[in-house]
Amino acid sequence: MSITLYHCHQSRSMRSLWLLKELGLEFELKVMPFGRALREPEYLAVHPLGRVPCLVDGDVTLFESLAICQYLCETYDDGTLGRAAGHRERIEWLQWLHYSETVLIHGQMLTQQYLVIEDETLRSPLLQKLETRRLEKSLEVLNDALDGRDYMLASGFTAVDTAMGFSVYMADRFTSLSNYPNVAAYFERLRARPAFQASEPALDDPLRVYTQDRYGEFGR
Ligand SMILES: N[C@@H](CCC(=O)N[C@@H](CS)C(=O)NCC(=O)O)C(=O)O
Repeated sequence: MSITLYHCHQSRSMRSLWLLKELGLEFELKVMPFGRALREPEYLAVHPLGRVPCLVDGDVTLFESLAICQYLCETYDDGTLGRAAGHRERIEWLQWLHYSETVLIHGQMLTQQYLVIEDETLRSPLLQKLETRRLEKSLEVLNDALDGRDYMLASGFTAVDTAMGFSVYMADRFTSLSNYPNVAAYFERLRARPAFQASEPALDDPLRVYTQDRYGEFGR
């Protein structure tokens, strides 16, 4: 079976890239610029909405980052990173896997506000404030869940941490993690992982989406 991952730096496909590396799988990486190139007919033939990630594994094509996470665990993991149905941590694994999108969606809205909408007059200060507050509330829940834990599950690092880790990576662009000490410590632990580091683009990579550490009210 040959695996291909369609990827844009610092986007949700970083979750898939990181997990592929944690699993030690061989794959082909197709890095695309974030933006209009995703709507080219060749890529729309792979992913009908022209978004990332998209994973092709033989005759399987998947284009939802959390479905890709589940698929990779169910297909290639030995029980280290995934939690199969019936496992005592399965429910928690699912809960935090999907909660990673609850955290991420605010980072996505703020990315639209501060980066995608280039004309500042078209941005919405109200939306920026609302999404920042909603992001912070979602981090409070995460901070409580991480009390006394190194990773989302008590048993240690799993694939869920690649999904959540990326959400925290995005959150860090728009708010200060120092207000959430458990989340900040968690993120430091994740950043130390070689597979995370290998999934981040170099600082001088021209296809980086984020060129600043912080944006918005925390970036000033
Ligand atoms: N629910 C999807 C969302 C995919 C998605 O919106 N990806 C963003 C990058 S984080 C994208 O491709 N945006 C490009 C665009 O909307 O043009 C997933 O989890 O994979």
